[in-house]
Amino acid sequence: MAETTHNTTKHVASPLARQTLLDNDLTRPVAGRRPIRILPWVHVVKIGGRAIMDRGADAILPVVDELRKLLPERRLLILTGAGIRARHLYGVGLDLGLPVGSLAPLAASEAGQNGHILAALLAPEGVSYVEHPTMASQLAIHLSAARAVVGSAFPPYHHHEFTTSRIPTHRADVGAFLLADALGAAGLTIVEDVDGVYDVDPHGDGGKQARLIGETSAADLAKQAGTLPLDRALFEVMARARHLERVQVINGLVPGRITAAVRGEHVGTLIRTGARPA
Ligand code: GWN
Ligand code: ATP
Repeated sequence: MAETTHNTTKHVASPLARQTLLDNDLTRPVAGRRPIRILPWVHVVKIGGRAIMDRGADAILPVVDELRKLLPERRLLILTGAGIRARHLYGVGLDLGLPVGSLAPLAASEAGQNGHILAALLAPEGVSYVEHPTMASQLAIHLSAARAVVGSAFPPYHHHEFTTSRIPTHRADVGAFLLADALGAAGLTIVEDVDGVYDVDPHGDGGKQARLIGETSAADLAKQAGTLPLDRALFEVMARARHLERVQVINGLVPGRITAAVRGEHVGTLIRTGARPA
């Protein structure tokens, strides 16, 4: 009977059941709290694809040496950028008319390759490359078994990549930040081949006059005209950060800088995000 069916229907109590999810004022009492920190002890280190990996042994081996020495002291999630091979790929792909959602995973795979290279060099220390799904759900067990793991810094947007640009807007810096903030990590260090962020490109025309910016905010960098060593979409996600209050951009070609930055010393450009202190 219809009446009996009605009487046995289970109602699952949910504070959001009767609300539109589109009204922040209505969802705030339930959804407005700061999320938990999943891995508060892990330090995320993003190694530049072009800045470090493309330079080969001269740049990579000292960085590997420094990371190796850091392992007894800190647990690390090491993420790699894509570098020059992705730029070549964008060139070929754009020439052929490929959409941004096709270019994104192709470029991401170059970041993954750099990660595999770095992980192979750190393997004697128990470090392995871990896949995206592993970073999403099994980091804790891997970082309990090893002092560090390596992964691709690219976020897996794939065909979901926004069509605001023909070149993927969410690249390695954005991916590293999204992951570090989602984990509630202890910090994020972005490793470049320059001492930090300058007012103009130190490698460009007029680079000799370039002035290093010791500390700034994502909001101010978003307004800075000209080129930057970071993905511009980074500043949008930084504005909405939940945990990471700052990141530091440093020069990985100078021995000791990665170690100092992971220890919390100011040795590059500090960028404040929109996250409030807990
Ligand atoms: O391939 O080097 O992860 O960790 O964005 O997707 O294009 O994939 O499309 O777990 O899922 O090339 O195969 O490749 O770099 O991203 O990985 O070796 O589905 O471990 O299979 O989200 O590594 O790879 O490139 O990161 O950034 O098999 Mo690679 Mo990347 Mo491996 Mo991953 Mo993409 Mo998977 Mo994925 Mo694809
Ligand atoms: P990926 O990891 O995505 O491969 P990357 O981070 O290794 O990239 P780039 O994106 O090339 O490397 O960024 C580093 C370069 O950015 C520096 O070598 C520098 O010449 C350039 N650059 C441009 N503008 C600036 C700026 N305002 N301040 C500092 N560096 C800048």
